[in-house]
Amino acid sequence: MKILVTGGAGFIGGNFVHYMVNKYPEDEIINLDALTYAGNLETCKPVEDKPNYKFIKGDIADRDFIFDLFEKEKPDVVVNFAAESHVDRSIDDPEIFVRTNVIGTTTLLDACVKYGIKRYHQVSTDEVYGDLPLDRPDLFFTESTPLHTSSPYSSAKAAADLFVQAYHRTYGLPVTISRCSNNYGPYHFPEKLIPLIISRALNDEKIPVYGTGENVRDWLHVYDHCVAIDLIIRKGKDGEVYNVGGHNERTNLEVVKTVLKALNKPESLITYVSDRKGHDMRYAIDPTKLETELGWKPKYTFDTGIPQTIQWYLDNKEWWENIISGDYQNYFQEMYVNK
Ligand code: NAD
Ligand code: TDX
Repeated sequence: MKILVTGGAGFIGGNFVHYMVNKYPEDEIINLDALTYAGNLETCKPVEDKPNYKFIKGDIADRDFIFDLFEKEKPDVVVNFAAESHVDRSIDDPEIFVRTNVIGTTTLLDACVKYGIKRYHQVSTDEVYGDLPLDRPDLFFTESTPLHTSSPYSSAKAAADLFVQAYHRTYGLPVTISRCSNNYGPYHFPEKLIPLIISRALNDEKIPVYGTGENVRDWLHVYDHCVAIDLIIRKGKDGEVYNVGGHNERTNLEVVKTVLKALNKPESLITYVSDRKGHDMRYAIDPTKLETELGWKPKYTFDTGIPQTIQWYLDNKEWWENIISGDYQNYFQEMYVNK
């Protein structure tokens, strides 16, 4: 099978590429990535010499390029991770989120219709469901929860999901969608909460906590997300949505304190900053469908996944130090210091 993975130089796509290249030596994995600020070829290093792996640089929203690529490669399966993924950046500059997340997705869908693929898989997010109130711990997102987005990021992701479903209904394209909760693990870009805490705490720098820090996220180790997507592309039913999550809800403050404790760093590093605009209160996934229909079971809990992740950041300092020493410094300055 020839599998085109988009966004495979990013966090989750990168972990997925590693997983697939190693697990299926008989399959051909093509990693297509535009190498934006979030894409990093260092992430692909562990597989770059494998015979079943190939990297191609390109933009999913570039129609001519995508159609040429499909003509030449004729993939059997497309797994679309490529996206602008950071909520704070979407609040600052929504347009690129529409281009990549919506137009990029429809461009891929059009190519899939023209060249006839066996499966198009859209990597979506629980953020398309909006948020849940803090005082209703009995509520969870299911696959039938209405889409109700808060940020430009989640709105663009929801729009993409609707197009994916429309291409199934209108053109009969064999599609699946996964909606996963917050991921963490190796190769996570340090603008996101957990790698930001680890990288800043190791340098004894302040950790910005938005608002009161009471917002809840449902954390899943990236490995378990990769296993879920592999299961869905092989065994999932056409046209279906699958929620992915492992019931690991934590407040942001709990997350910060857990990581600081594991690193033996003081809580005095915590600094409260202005809240994110439109900040979602709580995400919580009900993964029953994935568990009962496809037999998915996560390997990690938050308590086992966090030490593994911290150890990875300690063992791979060069990977994240290269990132935070570059353009990212200017971004951080703009986001938190100059505002
Ligand atoms: P990321 O920002 O780390 O990586 C995104 C990758 O896409 C980068 O390598 C980037 O270079 C590439 N890219 C961006 N624009 C592109 C374009 N126009 N053409 C080709 N490549 C392009 O993101 P991530 O955290 O790995 O997220 C991957 C996917 O998973 C996204 O679709 C995101 O919405 C979804 N998701 C993320 C999470 C999470 O917690 N991070 C949870 C659920 C779903
Ligand atoms: O410095 C920070 N301080 C802080 O308090 C940062 C970066 C974040 N936060 C808060 C905001 C959120 O409540 O921590 C929580 C997690 O923030 P992010 O890491 O930015 O993730 P989130 O906004 O929840 O979105 C993530 O999960 C869903 C991914 O970035 C999305 O791509 C995915 O769809």
